[in-house]
Amino acid sequence: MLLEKYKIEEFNQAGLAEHKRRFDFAASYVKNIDEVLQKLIDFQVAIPSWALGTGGTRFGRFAGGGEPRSLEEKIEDVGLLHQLNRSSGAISLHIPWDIPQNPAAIKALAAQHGLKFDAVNSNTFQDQPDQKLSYKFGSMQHVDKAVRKQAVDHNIEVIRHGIELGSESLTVWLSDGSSFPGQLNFRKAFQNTLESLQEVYAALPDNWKMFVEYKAFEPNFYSMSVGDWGQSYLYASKLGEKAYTLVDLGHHLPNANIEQIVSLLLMEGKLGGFHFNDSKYGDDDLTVGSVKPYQLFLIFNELVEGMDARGMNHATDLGWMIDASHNVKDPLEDLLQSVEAIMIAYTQALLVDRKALAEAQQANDVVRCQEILQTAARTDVRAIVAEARLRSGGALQTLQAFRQLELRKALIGERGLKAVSTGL
Ligand code: LRH
Ligand code: MN
Ligand code: MN
Repeated sequence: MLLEKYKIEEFNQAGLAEHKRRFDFAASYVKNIDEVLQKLIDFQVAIPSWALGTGGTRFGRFAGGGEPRSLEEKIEDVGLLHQLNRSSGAISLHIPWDIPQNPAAIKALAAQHGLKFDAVNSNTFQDQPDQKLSYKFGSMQHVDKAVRKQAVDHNIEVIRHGIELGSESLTVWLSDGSSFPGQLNFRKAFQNTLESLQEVYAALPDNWKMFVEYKAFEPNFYSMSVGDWGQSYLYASKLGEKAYTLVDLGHHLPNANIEQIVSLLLMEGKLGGFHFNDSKYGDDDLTVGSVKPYQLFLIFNELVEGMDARGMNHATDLGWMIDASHNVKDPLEDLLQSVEAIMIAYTQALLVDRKALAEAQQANDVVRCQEILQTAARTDVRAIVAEARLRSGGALQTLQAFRQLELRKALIGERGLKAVSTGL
């Protein structure tokens, strides 16, 4: 479904005067407003192909209507998001959930929607119907070399799909680990995993990156073979300069200081990218910024500081992806909310007075340090984010536009009420 441009323009027209008042007020507090706006316009967050349908839990799934039934329709959905917010210009595929049968046509369709292909994700955490050996006891860590080889071959196959689409990175998340003490030898599991990752690494094209995603628990509940940033960092360091750690915000033990992890990985040049989501308990995969928006701001604060210190390009030097699941919300509405939350936190981080903060830190003025951060975090930057969208042809308010233009209704009309997508 292609949304006619004039509909967005008409929607914007109605709110323009009000927006201008709000934007002028917000901009009057920002010295380098044009620079901030350009950074926002450039910033793109990839949408995961597995988050466009309603998710579920192991207890049930309550699907909505008009969900995408194919990769083509998923691309159309991301295209729709991108038309509204101009910040969702990429899609991240999970294979074999979304295998491009005709890559040239898929690539052309994506280009038509202004979309690129971000990291491709491999899947060795499930057994596929036609698969020879089982991953029940792990994949890259497995005691049987033949299982490890099968996992390696799958990853190389995923890289091949990525090359055809123009992706430039592979994300490897392993569910490998153990559910009970004594089940495996930690050292052997690590060494098997490393050897397998090295074989995949050897198949990476020169311009590609490999992201090693860690997770503290689930599905294994005693140990995970890539359980935290230390283990991921160890693999990434041993693999080489094309390997990086990927931080999924939901993959830590409670109260972990994620912003500090981000800062140190950046310092070491080993931070590769993000899976954004939010959580209260574990890997809840909730809407970004819905539970801990201040934490999100603090993470972006470290990202901006650290990337600037290393002279990195905010938009292109890290992989920005969402990884979420939508159990009770319309997936597209949820994704619009997530992207908005990311843009807000990023903008607030851009507003931090870095010089004043460094001075206050040097003077051990703890109160002033806190005030400087919270001044930025408490600034209402929504009109600045909206202005960036307006300047790049998006909707002033994305969620309101989605509802007012009755886009879900149109999708249901096109695909039917029973159209159910593959989702997490
Ligand atoms: C694991 C994870 C990983 C997978 C995705 C489906 O919890 O975050 O990124 O690829 O979910
Ligand atoms: Mn993830
Ligand atoms: Mn996860």
